Amino acid sequence: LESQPMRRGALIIVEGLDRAGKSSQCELLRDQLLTKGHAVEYIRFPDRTTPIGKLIDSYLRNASHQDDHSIHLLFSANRWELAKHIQDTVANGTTVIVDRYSYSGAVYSAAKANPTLSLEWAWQPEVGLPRPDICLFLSISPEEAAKRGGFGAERYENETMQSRVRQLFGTLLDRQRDDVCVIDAGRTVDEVSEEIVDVAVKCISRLDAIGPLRALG
Ligand code: NYM
Ligand code: MG
Repeated sequence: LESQPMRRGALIIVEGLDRAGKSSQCELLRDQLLTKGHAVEYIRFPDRTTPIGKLIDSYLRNASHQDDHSIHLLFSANRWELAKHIQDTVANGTTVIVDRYSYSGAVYSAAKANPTLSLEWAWQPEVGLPRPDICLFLSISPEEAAKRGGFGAERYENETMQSRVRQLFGTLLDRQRDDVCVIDAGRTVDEVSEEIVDVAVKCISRLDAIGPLRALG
């Protein structure tokens, strides 16, 4: 028997507005891929457990103040501190599912409409991070989002921010469209999950054609 070269895992990002169902769908995807025999790790950003993550958590809970640029760079640094781990995990054959990534990073900061914090500026610190093999964008209408219950107590969880975030996601995802798959998340949990699992499995089967993990540009 010839030994097979180790096949790498996929880097799968799940993005969307607050209440799009990202976290539930990430958990379902993890469970489905595990059932199918894939090695899987699920991580989410911000990772509130690291020292940088603790600063971010305090900021999001309105327990501290930060300059807009400064907090933006901390969110990015929070991804950079896990970049090597993501690369190693994927290289070792484990598929990594990530709940929010650089796309949230750029649009939430740019949505503040700070004159020196454009979408272009906000994207720059993300350049060079592990590039997703696929970014699943869970899309829901403002009406459907409203039906799913009121806003939480964290920073950004208000109508003004959410509508700006929605618009900026449109602009950014169009620019990165080669990596993006838009999922209609206004359907039932099972319907959405079925499509996500299908797209993820197809992505994993295409990895040989993609080659090694790429970098965001
Ligand atoms: N958020 C998340 C950012 O502003 N920048 C980032 O880079 C990331 C990853 O954090 N409202 C915002 C979006 C969310 C908030 O995330 C907390 P979650 O997934 O709701 O816990
Ligand atoms: Mg939230």
